[in-house]
Amino acid sequence: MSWSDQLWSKAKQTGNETLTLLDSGYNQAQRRLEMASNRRVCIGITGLSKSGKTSFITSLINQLLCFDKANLSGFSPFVDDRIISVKQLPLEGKLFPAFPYDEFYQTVASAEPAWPIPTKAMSGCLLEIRMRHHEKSVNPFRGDTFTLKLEIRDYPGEWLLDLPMLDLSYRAWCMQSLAQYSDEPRKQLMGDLLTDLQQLDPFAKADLATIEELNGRYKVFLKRCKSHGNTLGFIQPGRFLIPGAVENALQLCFIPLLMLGQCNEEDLKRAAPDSYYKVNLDRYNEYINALVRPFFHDFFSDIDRQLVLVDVIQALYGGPDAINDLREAMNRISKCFAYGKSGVLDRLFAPKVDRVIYAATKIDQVTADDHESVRQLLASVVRKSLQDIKHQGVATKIEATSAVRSSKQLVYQGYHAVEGLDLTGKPLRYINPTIPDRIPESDAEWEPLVCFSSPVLRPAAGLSYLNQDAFPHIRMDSVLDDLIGDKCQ
Ligand SMILES: Nc1nc2c(ncn2[C@@H]2O[C@H](COP(=O)(O)OP(=O)(O)O)[C@@H](O)[C@H]2O)c(=O)[nH]1
Ligand SMILES: [Mg+2]
Repeated sequence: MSWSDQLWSKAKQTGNETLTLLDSGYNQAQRRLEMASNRRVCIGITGLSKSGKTSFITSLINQLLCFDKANLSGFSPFVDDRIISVKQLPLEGKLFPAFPYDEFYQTVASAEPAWPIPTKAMSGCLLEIRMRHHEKSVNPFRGDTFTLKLEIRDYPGEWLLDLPMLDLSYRAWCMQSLAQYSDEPRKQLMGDLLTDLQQLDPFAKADLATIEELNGRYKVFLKRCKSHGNTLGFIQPGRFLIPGAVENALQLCFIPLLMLGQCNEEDLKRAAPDSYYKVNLDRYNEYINALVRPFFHDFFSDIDRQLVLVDVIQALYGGPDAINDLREAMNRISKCFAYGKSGVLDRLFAPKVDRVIYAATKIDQVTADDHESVRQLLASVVRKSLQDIKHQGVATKIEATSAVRSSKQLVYQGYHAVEGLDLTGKPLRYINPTIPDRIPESDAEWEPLVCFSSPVLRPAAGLSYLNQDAFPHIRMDSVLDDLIGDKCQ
């Protein structure tokens, strides 16, 4: 079958997709063709809230735009001096605004450096990297240069944990919630709300004011989980924390009915339309259909490379509960994506993630002796997801990085120590506990870690926006090479 016949038959099989291509016109079709011909990469940056996504994206754009000043010796086209120019553009055809790179760059590179503000909405950008072909891949039938387009999107990490809800019925979500809330520390954080939700009869006629009151308390509980010593990462529904544009919508006004696991499914189907069950079921389904599904579609349905950022150091200092929460969250999230090797036709019609990189972030918080252990520890934490992904034939890599290196290393009292500034600009110097290269098992192993109160560093001073300085970093060049090195030939 010829190339065009194959295209046509695939188009017929995937009727809806074809319509989408035709409907959204040239842009979308061109975009898919660029992806199919390896000249466009759509990177899905995945990570829980505060894992370092926005800072990473800011640094990645910065390293590429300021490539002439950056230290990218692990990024192949940089080493071969093949990058000609890099341009930042808004993401075509998408409804969300441009990623505020310039604003964040100025924030980090100001006289009083600060981190980018927490993300409250979606944004995206396109980077065009113009470069020369690798000598070995020079082909007399094509030009000397080419352009690689890099799509990047940012979003509140809180919304990521909604993705596993796509596969959960309202009843299954309530059962999962009960299991979670029955354990500490959530049980204590929930207080009386746990019994109040357990006592609500799903078949009783719903009192809307009661739902609203319980929903208000439920949102307070979720916020408490989020600020609980930064140890609880698995918090659903994410929009209850960061609503975006739909703050007062009814979709955000449901509660988990914690008795639901004890109810027969057939009986539930027959529940009255104005029962607690049916009212909450409708609002839950509306939440999934109007918010979670479009978010997945806009952000992740067509990614071909995935970068999963994990603040494993923070979780380690949070203790065994925090590490378990992180493992659970990583596991559930990885199940939401379609992994596998894509052929040209797949890339045109149904792209799959063909490479996954897990990266531990903010490793400038520990001394260089511990960087390799952080990487190994991350491998242990995401072991299950990693095996599932590898089993689907997808290349994986584990990295450890710092987007904006904010510390120096020195010898203090005979030990390697970290030196930097705290968020108010006061000098800091500390010796971090030795990072284990696997998940600790005994109390003795955990003790020095949970007793350590980890200071928050502020970005290093002395960067000039005016002179377009590149951020200091740790291994951003390696991550970049893992992500797109093979597309730069
Ligand atoms: N020391 C250090 N801290 C970082 C780095 N990147 C991010 N952070 C910290 O992590 C916080 C959250 O980062 P952010 O990029 O907003 O995370 P997001 O919620 O995943 O987008 C920042 O405010 C910083 O305090 C880094 O490279 N080094
Ligand atoms: Mg962010």
